[in-house]
Amino acid sequence: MPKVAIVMGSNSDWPTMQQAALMLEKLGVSYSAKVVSAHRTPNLLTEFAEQAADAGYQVIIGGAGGAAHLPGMIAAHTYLPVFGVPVRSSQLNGIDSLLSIVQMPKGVAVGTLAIGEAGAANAGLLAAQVVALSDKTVREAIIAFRTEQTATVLALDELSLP
Ligand code: RP5
Repeated sequence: MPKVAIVMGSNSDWPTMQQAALMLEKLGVSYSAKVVSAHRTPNLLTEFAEQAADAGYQVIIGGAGGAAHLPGMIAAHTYLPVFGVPVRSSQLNGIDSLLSIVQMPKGVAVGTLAIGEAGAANAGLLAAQVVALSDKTVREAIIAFRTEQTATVLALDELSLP
């Protein structure tokens, strides 16, 4: 059973949310990815979120754009940690998504990431960090990733800067 669920409001969110999937793959964390809309498929959202813990998921990543109620509504139905990714919207550039996700009422938590691809990648990284608390292999993969990232930056010299 996958440890992380990536849920998004529309298949149009996939180019962004794929970054979370790629990060999880890089770190060796199993995941599933599905479209569940808070507004278009509200009953499916409730059913998914209520069963997520029993299904064996440890973390849920929710990505949505515009009136982005998906991560908050999932969080309302589960004790699992939920990370929210504001997908960049065509009208308001993702500010609407960000504000919809980040302004949760006290008592129901969503960990909100940055707008767009960086936020999605970091949601994958954070989810892996949660999994790593009880998984030594993932822990080692994260440490290796961070070490490699640092070495890459340190290896830059003035000539290779754009
Ligand atoms: C949101 O509306 C989705 O998360 C998506 O970001 C946005 C637009 O969806 P589509 O009209 O492209 O399906 O619910």
